[in-house]
Amino acid sequence: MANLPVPITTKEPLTMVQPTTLGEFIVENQRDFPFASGELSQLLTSIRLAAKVVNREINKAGLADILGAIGTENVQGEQQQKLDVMANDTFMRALRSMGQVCGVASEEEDSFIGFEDEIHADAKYIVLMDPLDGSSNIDVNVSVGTIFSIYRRISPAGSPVSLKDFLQPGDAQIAAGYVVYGSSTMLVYTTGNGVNGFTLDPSIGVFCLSHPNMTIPEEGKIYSVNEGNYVHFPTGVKQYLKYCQEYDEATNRPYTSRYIGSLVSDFHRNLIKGGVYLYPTGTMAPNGKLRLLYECNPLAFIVEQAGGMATNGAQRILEIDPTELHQRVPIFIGSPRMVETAHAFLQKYKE
Ligand code: AHM
Ligand code: MG
Repeated sequence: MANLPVPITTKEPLTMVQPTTLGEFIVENQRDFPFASGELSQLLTSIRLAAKVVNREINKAGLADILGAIGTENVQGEQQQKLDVMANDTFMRALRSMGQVCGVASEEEDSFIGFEDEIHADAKYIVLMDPLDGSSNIDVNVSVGTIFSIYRRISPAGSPVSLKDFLQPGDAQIAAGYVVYGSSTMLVYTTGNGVNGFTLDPSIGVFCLSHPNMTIPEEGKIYSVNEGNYVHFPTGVKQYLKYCQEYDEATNRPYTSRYIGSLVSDFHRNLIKGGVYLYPTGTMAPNGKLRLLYECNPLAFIVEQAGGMATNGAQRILEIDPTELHQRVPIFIGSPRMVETAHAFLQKYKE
């Protein structure tokens, strides 16, 4: 007689482990926030909902006619993808739908947008965002992301928001985060008390705490850079890249090169595994490519909260005084020892 599988029996009652949901976590941690009044929690809730909508649209992008370029350019002369516009509209609508935000600046908009009706007149917060980072990758099914950054307004409540509300240094951020729409969808954020990551459980449509208290390894083995631009890089960067590729058993080199070309995904991997991401200046991009307000500041806040470093090669990203909305800056971000070593090369080969 064939061996039948033995049924598993247990005398212990089966208990279900209930994960902490993002909604619960936001409310539980509200008291850590110095100006706790529930408004930031509401604002994070709007972002969480918009992220789920964008996630749904991205997942069906190949089926619906929403891939490809829309035929317009954004203010920086970049082709807008249909999904860029969808993500921008979705987050804009979510942020406008409640009364905590008085203005938003987006990588996809020429200028900031003030919400100037009665509901928003007394709102405290402004939001800056890159609604769909890495969107040129979307047609080939590569992970993309959303990056957001939250500040308190400087202008008095009741008055229209002004440019100076949006040109605050990154050190003034109240909260920042990103969503990575990848093999699973994750939302990672900080309010200045460490970094926590939540994975979307698609079966119930809820973000659940999966990565509590995220910290970046002091040192890693990964370097992420667009090496196609090598010839344009400053000598210090070229020398640092040679160092990454050299053999040295004691320092675990050569490192591994990993570059997705989707900042959120490259950053997220390095945050978990340890590594450094660089987008330096170059003859083609004299100020680098990445945007200070929409990309660099929020990720710099997160990486510092996780124990990492983010600089423009000379100064902490978070200390830079912004001068314009779509300002670009070079960036070196990731494991602190790796960023320090990159700095040493920049110093040594100063041009
Ligand atoms: P985007 O915000 O228009 O998508 O551009 C930013 C993207 C980042 O996600 C990525 O790290 C970088 O551009 C890649 O640039 P490059 O193709 O020059 O390496
Ligand atoms: Mg971007």
